[in-house]
Amino acid sequence: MKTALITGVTGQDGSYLAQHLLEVGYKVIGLKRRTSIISTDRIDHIFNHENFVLEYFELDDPGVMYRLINKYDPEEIYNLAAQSHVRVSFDIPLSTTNTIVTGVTHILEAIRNTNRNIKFYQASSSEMFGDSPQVPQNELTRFSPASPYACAKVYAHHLVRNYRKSYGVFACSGILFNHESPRRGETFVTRKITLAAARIKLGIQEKLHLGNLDAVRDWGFAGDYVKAMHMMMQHEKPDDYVIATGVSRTVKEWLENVFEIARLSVQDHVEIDPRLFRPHEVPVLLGDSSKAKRVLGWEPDVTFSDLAKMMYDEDLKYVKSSL
Ligand code: NDP
Ligand code: GDR
Repeated sequence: MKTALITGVTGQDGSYLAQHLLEVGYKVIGLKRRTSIISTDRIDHIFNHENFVLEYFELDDPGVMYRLINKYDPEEIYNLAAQSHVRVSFDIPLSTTNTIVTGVTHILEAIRNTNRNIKFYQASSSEMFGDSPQVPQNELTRFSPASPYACAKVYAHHLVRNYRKSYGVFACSGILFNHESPRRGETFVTRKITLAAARIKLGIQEKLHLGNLDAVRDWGFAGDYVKAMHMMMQHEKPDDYVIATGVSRTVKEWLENVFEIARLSVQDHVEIDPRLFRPHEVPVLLGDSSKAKRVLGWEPDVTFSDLAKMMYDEDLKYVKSSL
């Protein structure tokens, strides 16, 4: 049985990845930071699985990774932990950078100094393309990061490539475009909209405030994307891959789609709040994941409309259950 360590297991992707790896027969060591209230909602359903173990860690505590590698002797480490909100990274640039840059450096150093056969996955992001004029973006597109978050992700991405080339570490980066799910954080725009639509439908919210509706994103389903992470780690050679659907939509289209499913009027309930605009916006992200399809055989299953419906339906159940 293979053993995998996942940083950020309490996050959206961590929970789907842990679930997927357990399903394909792994022992999963999920790493979470200590929080003052319980924050394990997304992994409650796997908590008692016989092959799942939860351990505490901190991204800026280098000894922890050595201890965990010695204790579990993992074949694979997936580094998903980060302050992942782009807008928030403008408010807390240094701590965002620290979570991303320190985390990846400590883990790669621990691998280099303990067991170079451990495979490593880094959660890179389409945000690294930022305001690049090239559309669609692929593995060869020049990075042009447009936020502290994206700048830090570019550093981490290059460090992974360096450890691969300098020390022969099996280190991959998945350049993942936006991916969503019913487990998405409530302040990301897709979930903010589906949750608000459910609350408005049930009469407990009147207005939804949003920022830039013209931004274009390539949205997929997190459950599909974690499979790509695992596939990269099973390939004979470590490499970087763009993971995307190849279909782009505006925030406005997502909003209209969800409100149509909910049979609600955008005009009656949605207001634009200039405070929700970003200091520097990423205008268009559209991914070309033909390399992942050709080399790994990866393709997404869930479409834009299926995703909107899945998230709205789940939020309707969730809000009803909390009334
Ligand atoms: P989430 O925000 O849902 O989860 C982030 C995870 O990181 C949580 O477990 C969180 O813990 C943990 N974390 C945050 N800060 C720290 C810290 N200082 N120390 C330890 N743990 C910390 O993100 P996603 O699951 O959506 O994303 C996973 C990764 O993929 C992130 O690195 C993100 O930047 C990247 N990514 C995401 C994309 C997406 O569309 N979802 C696209 C491309 C990249 P806690 O639960 O305690 O907050
Ligand atoms: P993003 O996701 O910044 O792409 O980062 P988010 O959902 O926050 O924003 C997407 C777009 O929607 C616009 N927008 C709003 N965004 C939020 N959060 N709230 C609003 O009210 C709102 N109104 C309009 C934004 O301006 C933006 O253009 C996500 C994160 O998961 C990152 O960690 C990941 O790296 C990238 O996706 C790929």
